[in-house]
Amino acid sequence: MAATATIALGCASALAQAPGSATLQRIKERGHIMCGASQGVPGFSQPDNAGVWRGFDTDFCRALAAAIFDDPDKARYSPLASKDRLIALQGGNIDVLSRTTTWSISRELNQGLAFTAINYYDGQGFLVRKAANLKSVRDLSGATICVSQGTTNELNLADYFRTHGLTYQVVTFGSLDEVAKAYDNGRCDAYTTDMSQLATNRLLLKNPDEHMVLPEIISKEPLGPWVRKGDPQWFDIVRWTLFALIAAEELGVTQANVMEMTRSQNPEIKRLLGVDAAFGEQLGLTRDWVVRIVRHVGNYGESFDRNLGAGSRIGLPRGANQLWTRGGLQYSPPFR
Ligand SMILES: N[C@@H](CCC(=O)N[C@@H](CS)C(=O)NCC(=O)O)C(=O)O
Repeated sequence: MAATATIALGCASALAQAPGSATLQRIKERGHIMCGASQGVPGFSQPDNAGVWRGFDTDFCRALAAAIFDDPDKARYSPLASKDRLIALQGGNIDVLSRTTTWSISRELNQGLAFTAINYYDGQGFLVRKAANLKSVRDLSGATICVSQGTTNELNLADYFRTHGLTYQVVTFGSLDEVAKAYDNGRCDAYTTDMSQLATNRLLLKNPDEHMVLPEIISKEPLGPWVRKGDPQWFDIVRWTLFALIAAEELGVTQANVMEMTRSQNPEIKRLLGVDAAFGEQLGLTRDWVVRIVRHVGNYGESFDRNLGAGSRIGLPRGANQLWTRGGLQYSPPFR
């Protein structure tokens, strides 16, 4: 059963943990992985009515748990506000942050954290009331705009409005719930964050149909899982688990056919699934780590469709997150 433990923030565990110490070893001893999650973004990470975490970012933690324990439920989730998520990772309260977090140079250079790989290409947009009859972000000059503290969105908003000579009043909030409620209650004229979250958070408003997203995308928000710097083995595991999900989709390896695919004669599939390569063992896992991942979670495309895409109530298009072989940007380096 997936637990829903909320982990208190603090620095005690940071002190207990020497730099370079083996995260994988600690996870194995503990018996589960500790995953930083969102405060409830439908489709990305959110507990369902039974308290079981679900979503595209949750699936990634399930994939890690599958790779390590052959059991995707050996993961616990800590819901983190935007302003707290990097601190939680720095302090050792979580092993991995899998929560709509943008890769940027200042975060990587100044925070002691390492970005592993991009699981979702996003960009920042604006949600507004249809009744306001706005056509573009430029029509928001003089408006009041709601945004979450500690996000790239706060900084992009300032840049964009300054560059375009627009005035605005910003209202920042410390949690997702506060920012969404404030917008819903008319405290601001617009709500800005990553496009994917606007699409999903709109569903949480009182009357979703009364709101619309403006056409402009004002930034690049490459999202994906983060780890602490200083443990190269754990970095490699997290990075290559994501690439394994993408490579499985590229090679047509699915949750339904993965066992059959272990008998494939395709040399790339043989290496990916550990039939003809020992990458899993080199990572400190088992040879069949990718078989475990795909058997329990499916491939990248299956997770996308189930949580965000055609098979979900959100219905986001694959867009830039389509595979490179189909005109998108998702691309796994070779398993060789
Ligand atoms: N991608 C942006 C942040 C996106 C973000 O965190 N958005 C806010 C506003 S909706 C949030 O609280 N998201 C909900 C969550 O993930 O808990 C970043 O890395 O700074």
